[in-house]
Parts: sequence; structure tokens; C-alpha cells
Amino acid sequence: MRAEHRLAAIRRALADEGVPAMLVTAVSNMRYLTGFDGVFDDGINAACLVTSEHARFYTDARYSEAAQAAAGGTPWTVRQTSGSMYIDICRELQAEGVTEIAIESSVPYGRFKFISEQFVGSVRVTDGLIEKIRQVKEAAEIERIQEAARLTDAAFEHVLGFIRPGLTELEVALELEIWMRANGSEGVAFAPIVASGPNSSRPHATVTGRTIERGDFVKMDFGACVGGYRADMTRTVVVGVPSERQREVYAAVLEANEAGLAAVRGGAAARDVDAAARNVLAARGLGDAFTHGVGHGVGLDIHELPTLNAQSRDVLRTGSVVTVEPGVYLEGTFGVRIEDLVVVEEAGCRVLTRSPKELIQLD
Ligand SMILES: [Mn+2]
Repeated sequence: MRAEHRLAAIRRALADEGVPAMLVTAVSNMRYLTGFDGVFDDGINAACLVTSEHARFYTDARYSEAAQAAAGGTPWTVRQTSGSMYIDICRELQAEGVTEIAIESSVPYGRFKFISEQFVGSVRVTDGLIEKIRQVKEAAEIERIQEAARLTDAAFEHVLGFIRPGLTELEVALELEIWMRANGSEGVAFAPIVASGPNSSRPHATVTGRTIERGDFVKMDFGACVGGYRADMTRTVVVGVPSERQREVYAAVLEANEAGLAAVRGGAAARDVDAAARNVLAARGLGDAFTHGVGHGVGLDIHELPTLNAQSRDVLRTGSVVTVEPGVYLEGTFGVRIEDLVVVEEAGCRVLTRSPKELIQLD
């Protein structure tokens, strides 16, 4: 069912572009189009070909048994290739009289060059065709994201009882990962960020061997992954008693997070959500310390459409799943970010992240 629905959507998009065929090789896009579970890994050698009549999935012997099983009852035909997949595809297209194909703008240049040389006809680069379809989630996709968010919340609750002065950031990050994987997460949505003390002023800090000390903020950005779908959450906690400045900044970021959440609804301009959060921080003299956009779409990829920042021209659509994650980063001192994952609804949003947001003090 989902495969039919998604194929119909991409075929409409191709008809709008006036191109008769599309070759898809980005893993998340292939996973979405086929709906195959249990086939894809990061190293997969595969391609999807969609024309008005055909939907073919090409892969090699390492993946073909799993692909054949997953394709049962779907419109997809699996072709096992042994030599160059792209030569096989170009030959088949030529035999079918197809003289123009679309490829994704993410295709590496070497592959683009090879396909252009092999294909008899013109190769057109398209941008975001499938990504735009993916930004509105089906109910079953939202269920998977919700389950990933639930596991993420549970991991946070667990790690609150684990963090103590004397542990390193690496030990906390590993504990988050072990807990999520032991409790049903497929790997992790992305490598967890655990940034303590002055390291927390780096929005995407790398995890270090720094030892957590009393008085530190500990900023944790992490997520579980369920059925290919990801969750994304950030919480910042304090070890010991916070300073007055830590309290003030934390309160400002929390207010910005809530203002951002209040601005989310179907039809809202993404940049207005960014502005709602940014204005709160600017009014407290912290505008320059909020150095990234307020959020992004989440799904099969951790960062996908729509983009929520000051320059974005995206409009939020009902059924998108997005983050709202303002932060304040004071170089060499500390940083705070509070990130929730939400489903965009017609009149507002449904917050999937349930973890508490008041400043948590750990002893
Ligand atoms: Mn995020």
C-alpha cells in the first residue's frame, strides 16, 4: 500500500517536471520509495528506477534475497546485477526507448559522469523531488518516530540517574547509546552529543574525555531509531547548584523553546517559528548567542525538510515532524539548548518529546 502511494506521488512529480524516468540512489530516498524493511544499510549497492510503467530495484547478490522478500506484494521488481549496475540500467532504458532521465543532485560527480557517458539520451539533475514528498509523513511513519521519541525520553530518564561528577563525557555518551540499543533502538539516530562545562558552548561539540565537575552544565543531544525513523532531543542539566547566570540563561532558552513551539502550525512560515524563538533571546541581549536555525525536519534522515531558520522559504505542512531547538552559546563559559520533536498539526503541534524541561539539578 505505502509503496503504491509513494510511487504515485513520485510519478506525479516526474510528470510535473516533464521527465519520463528517474534513477534514485540516495539510501533514504530508496528506502522511502520502496518501503522495504530489513534491506538497507549504509553501504548498500542499489538503485531504484521509476518510469510511468516500471518500478525496478537493482542490487547485487549480497542484498537480493532480502530485497526479493521485501518486494513481495509490492509493485517493485528486483533485478540482481553482477557487473556494473549503471550499465545494466542504461541498456534496459535504451531498449525501452527512454531518452531522458532524472537523477538526484546528491549523486557524486564521478557517478554522474559515468551515467552521462553510458546513457544514450539526456541526464537531468533534480533537487529535492523525493525529499519534498517525504516531508509530509504518513500515520505509520509518525508512529515509528513517536516510538523512537519514547525510547529517547526513557534513555534520558535513565541517564539522569547515571551522571555524577567524576564521569567523563565519553562515559555518559556510551551509557546513552548502550541503553537505547539494549531497549530497542536500531543503532542510534546519530552519534550522541554530551558536552560538559565550557565544552557546552559548542553547539555540535565532539564528545571528549573531559571529566564532569560540580557546577557544570551537561548538554545532551541524542536520539533513538525505530523502523528506520529517527528521534532528536536535547536537554541541558546542571550538576550541583547553578549560578545566577546559568539560571537566567536557562530560563531564557526555555522561554524561547516555548515561543517557538507556540508558533508551529500547518501553513506557518518556517522563518516565523525561528523568529518567535529568536525574538525572546534578542530581548534578553542573547540574540547573537543563538547561532543556528531553530529547527529541521526529522524522519528517515536526522536532518531533512523543512528547514527552520531565518532565511528559510519553507512553509510548515500538516504532518511534518520538526524540531524546535533554540540555544545560547557563550564561548568559553557554557551553552544551553532545549530541543523538542513535534508533529505539525493544522492548528498547532503535538509535542512528541515528553522529558521535563525545568532545570534539573543533579548531585
Ligand atoms: Mn536537532
